[in-house]
Amino acid sequence: MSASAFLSPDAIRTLFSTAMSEMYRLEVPQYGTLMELVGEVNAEARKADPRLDQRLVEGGEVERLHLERHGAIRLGTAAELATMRRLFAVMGMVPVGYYDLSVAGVPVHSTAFRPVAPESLRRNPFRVFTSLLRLDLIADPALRQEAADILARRSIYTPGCIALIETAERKGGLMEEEARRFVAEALETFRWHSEATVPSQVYQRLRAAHPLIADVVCFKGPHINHLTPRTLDIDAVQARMPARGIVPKAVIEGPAPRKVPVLLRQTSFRALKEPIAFPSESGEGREDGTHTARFGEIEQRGAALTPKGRALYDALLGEVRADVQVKSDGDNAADYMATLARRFAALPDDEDALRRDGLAYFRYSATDRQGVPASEDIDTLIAQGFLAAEPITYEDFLPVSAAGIFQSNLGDESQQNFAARANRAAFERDLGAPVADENALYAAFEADSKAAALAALAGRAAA
Ligand code: OOG
Ligand code: NI
Repeated sequence: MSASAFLSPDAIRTLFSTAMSEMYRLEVPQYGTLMELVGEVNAEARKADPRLDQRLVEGGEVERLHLERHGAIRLGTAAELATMRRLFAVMGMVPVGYYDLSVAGVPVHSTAFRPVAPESLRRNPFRVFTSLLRLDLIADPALRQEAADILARRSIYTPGCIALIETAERKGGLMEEEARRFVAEALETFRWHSEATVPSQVYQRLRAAHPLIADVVCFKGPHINHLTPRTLDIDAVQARMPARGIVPKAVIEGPAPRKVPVLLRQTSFRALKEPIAFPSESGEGREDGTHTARFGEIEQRGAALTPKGRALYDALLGEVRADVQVKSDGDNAADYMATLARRFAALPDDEDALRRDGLAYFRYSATDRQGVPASEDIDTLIAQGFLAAEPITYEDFLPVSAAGIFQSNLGDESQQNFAARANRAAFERDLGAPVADENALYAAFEADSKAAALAALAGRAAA
């Protein structure tokens, strides 16, 4: 059998992300409303800004825009995480980055499974923010043991899913029919279950320790808790949400609004309270209750920042948060946004400055300008119109923003103080592999594009 009979991992990823989106639309009607609103705002943004539109077309981003979304799941055990890595590998998604959320009182650490090759990202950049519960951060040893015992009893993957992961690993890929079955089987892991696996008394005990622990431990599987479309104008979507009956969180996470977007801006709306059936403690009959886990989110992506640019971003955001802390009722949201704008004036809002100062990553390409350049100097080639430079889109996440999203969706009870205890080594051990370094990926993308552009110009000079 030839390898070309396999469906490409990129195509499997698109089948999967489309199936997830359809499932979530049926499960959470507000997600469908949000998708409509984002589609509308994106069409308007493209019309209003012809240069943005042209760039999206030339950069091949138009094709991916309607497909583009991320999801998030929370896992309970090392074995679940290790298998999740194998499941995502079938779709060309690998773990990138390590996020420690213990700093913000959220007892998890995380990675993002995503495609890494520029071509694969262009086809479909679907990513899943994947968190692993840290039982080691539960103070009460009896409760910790109880949670571990409950988790040890569940298996979150269907036998069919495991078999197809093994087939893909053994043969190096899946045929189309196998891929379709794989997607259907994998979907089962991410589905919502309106029945808890434990009595409500156990749920309440775990919830009292941290709402997230109850969310991870008390259900059959790691339900997808949100799917986030990418918008070209997050301020417009935020402003129009209430008219559609959606109440967004008080402030947009991430950098201030800018001409040149950088990194990631995100906003979400509060999780729904959903009916849950709990088995009774006696084992007979059931008890009705509720659980709050799922929410909606949108995001706007901008340029990936270099470590130098990122250090500046982190410092500015730190200053903003030292100046103003958004209150839970969002009363001082305007204050926060004004401070954000003021502090972020220190990050140049100009592509050329971001590039020359080494603050953001860029993709270089040879233009169709005729003639032979007299210099090999990048800035000169750009000034003379031989070379073009476009910001590289940020494909990852931001820990402070992620913590804000977690918290706004868990309610105020979640504001406990866990000490910051990053443990990347333990995470990678549980994952069964190291996580990729996002900066190395952006730097390689930039360097490769620069080399190819210079080679194209040199080839022209020699012709
Ligand atoms: C994940 C929250 C983080 C993001 O976009 O930063 C996230 C979760 O609530 O499980 O999705
Ligand atoms: Ni998210």
